[in-house]
Amino acid sequence: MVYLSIGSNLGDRLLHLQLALGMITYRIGEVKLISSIVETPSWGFEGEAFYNACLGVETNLPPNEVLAHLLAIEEFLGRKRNQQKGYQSRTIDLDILLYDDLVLNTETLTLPHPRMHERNFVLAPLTEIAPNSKHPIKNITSRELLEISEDKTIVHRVETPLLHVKKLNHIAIEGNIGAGKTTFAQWLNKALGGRLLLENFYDNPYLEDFYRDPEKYALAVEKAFLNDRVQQQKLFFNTQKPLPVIADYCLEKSLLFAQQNLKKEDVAVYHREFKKMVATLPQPDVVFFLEQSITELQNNIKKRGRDFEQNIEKDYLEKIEQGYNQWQSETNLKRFNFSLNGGDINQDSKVLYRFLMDLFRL
Ligand code: PH2
Ligand code: MG
Ligand code: MG
Repeated sequence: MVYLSIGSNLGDRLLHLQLALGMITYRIGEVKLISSIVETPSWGFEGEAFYNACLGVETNLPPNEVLAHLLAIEEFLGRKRNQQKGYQSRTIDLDILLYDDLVLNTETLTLPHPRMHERNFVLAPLTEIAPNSKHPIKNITSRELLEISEDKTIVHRVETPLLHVKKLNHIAIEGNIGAGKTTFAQWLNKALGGRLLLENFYDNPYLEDFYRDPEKYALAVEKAFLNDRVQQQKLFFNTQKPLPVIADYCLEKSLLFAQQNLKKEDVAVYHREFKKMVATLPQPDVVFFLEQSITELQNNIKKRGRDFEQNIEKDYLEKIEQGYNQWQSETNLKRFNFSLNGGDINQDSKVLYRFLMDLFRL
């Protein structure tokens, strides 16, 4: 078991702690123990009051890899480190307190945490979740460390609890053309440290022809998409890696594009073929559907400037939207709608944090 101290004294402290807990679950391991949040004045420097908590995490990773993930999460949550001496206010601070009974002293990591025994904001929450955890140098328990602590800080327990997060192994992002699926998947993958599964849309040799002459090329284009997606996923899921998969598409999109684009008599054949081809492939645990207005889609398509997409008509986007609506009412997959509400995922971390909170609350 690895015990972590998490803290925040900048911005939305509760949000930062909950987001960190979720990312720790995805990247490091199952969070078995979660203490109450405590509030204390900043210790050792002038700054806003902190929210702190302790977590007990079961992990297969060695300490240096745990540390690397903690640093990545800190950076993701906007932690700025600068050259100034001494402590500064921070959106998030993630420290390893204890790693089993390991004693370690390298340039980047000292275990146990060299100042944990001097701090009530560490000892109080640690004692709450693991009163008998032993400090491997001092050879006494957390409870005993708290009893003899010389820190006079009074620790206030915060009512709101941090919540357990259930890790999903396969998350797909869906949405109409231009909704921003790939950007979103890439960003989410950066948060969760997973494996990206991105559609190779450029490989479809019929797509350009299709946008010019839909009637003639619909079946060819849909078959090529389906073949390509199935081939890709067979290879992708053939290698067993314990990382969560973040995909910018879900195989079932083939069905809805076929439904909207093919002649009636071709649809049934296509559906049967689809069933056979995808039977052995894993399904996503959840599909996040990105909602955007048609105008926003058109803007995005213009902005990303793929030549062959520039002639996509409003009518076509509306037709695909209808297809998605119908798919949403029919699919057996667990799905979740997410609206950008005009936020820009490239500029606005609020949108991204809201998305992560929705994921972590599932
Ligand atoms: N962390 C520090 C320095 N001071 N004070 C409080 N109350 N909580 C902290 O997490 C904290 C601090 C350095 O990491
Ligand atoms: Mg610290
Ligand atoms: Mg730190």
